[in-house]
Amino acid sequence: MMHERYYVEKEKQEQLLSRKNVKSDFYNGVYDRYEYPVLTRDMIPLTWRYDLNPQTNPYFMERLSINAVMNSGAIYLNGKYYLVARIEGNDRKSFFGVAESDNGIDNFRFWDYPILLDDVCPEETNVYDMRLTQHEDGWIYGVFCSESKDTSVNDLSAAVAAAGIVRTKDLKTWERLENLTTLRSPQQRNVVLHPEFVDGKYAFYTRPMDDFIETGSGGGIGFGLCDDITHAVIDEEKMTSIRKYHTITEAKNGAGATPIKTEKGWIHIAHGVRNTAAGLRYVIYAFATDLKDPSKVIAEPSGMLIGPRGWERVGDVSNVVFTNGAIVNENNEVFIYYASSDTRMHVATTTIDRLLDFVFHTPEDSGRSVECVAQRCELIKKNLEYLKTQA
Ligand code: M1P
Repeated sequence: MMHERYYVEKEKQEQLLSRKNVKSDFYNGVYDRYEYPVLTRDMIPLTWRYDLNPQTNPYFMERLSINAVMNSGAIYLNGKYYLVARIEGNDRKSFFGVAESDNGIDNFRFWDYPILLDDVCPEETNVYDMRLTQHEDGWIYGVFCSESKDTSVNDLSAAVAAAGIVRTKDLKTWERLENLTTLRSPQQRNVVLHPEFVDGKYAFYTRPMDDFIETGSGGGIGFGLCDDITHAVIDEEKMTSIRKYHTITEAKNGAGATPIKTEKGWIHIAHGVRNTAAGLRYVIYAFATDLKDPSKVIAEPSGMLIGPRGWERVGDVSNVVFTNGAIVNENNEVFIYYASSDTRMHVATTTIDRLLDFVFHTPEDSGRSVECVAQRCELIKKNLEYLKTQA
């Protein structure tokens, strides 16, 4: 007979999964936030964690616990919202699982099994942060971080990050391709495939790095072309959104969601990192690039789009929000999926029109406090004059 605790846990989980999400009272005119996360570790199926057979698990113990559910790729297919979540076991290893929802804001349910990738890289220790791209060649690509131990140095923690590539038509069967090679950058993380061919080639947003944690000489988000996706090799990486002193990208940045095509340009939703006395702080920012040359930045609003707030600030890696997936539906509604503090997943919703307004009409970073105040005084002056006309 099933352990009685199974029914208690099952009921608790069902209540959590079927809970309706509600907009929070946060307001900035750009996007809405929600009260509840869309994915947490408590939403992972019980069958992934417990041995349900009382003969082999008399205490109904978790046998393979889950620590966190975070950085998820996102895609909209046949009217459904899919997240390919990064799920981290208690053993620190991450893997991917598909969760599906009818409305994109709640009721995400994981499929029966996580994704079991082809074991093509014996040295690969960890995989995480998949970006999903519906490419014009007809495939859905997943590009993720493939992490291996760096055996070239005498340091137990040294690691190497590369971009792994898989492709699928249905999120069920995944074909693993060769990892991306970047001839001029020793390491790569936060790599995103552009959805269209550029000059007849596959185009990747890259993040050149000298080291596993520090980007070193890597100046920001790169952009490179390759002929063959099954043997992807990039020589030159041009810079797109670059790191700048005393901005939210000073320490590092990285591409996030697959760029969104609009009539005015490609909208990018990325992450920027700065250093603080309490460690690194990760926020989400947005910029636009040229429709014909997606490496050319044409609008760069100052500051962040989303920062960690309230309890989002606390988790395994605190003071972090991170995105690697966004969805646009047929009504031009935008769902930005983001993780907080490497622990759980949230959604922020907006529209293409609002995002365009934000990206093209938020002033650029003026670079210095005195100029920021002048910028703000100009806004205040205009407002005070406008208020007089309304009196
Ligand atoms: O811990 C915060 C994030 O750190 C990394 O991002 P980056 O490569 O920009 O430093 C990633 O490992 C990401 O998974 C993680 O959320």
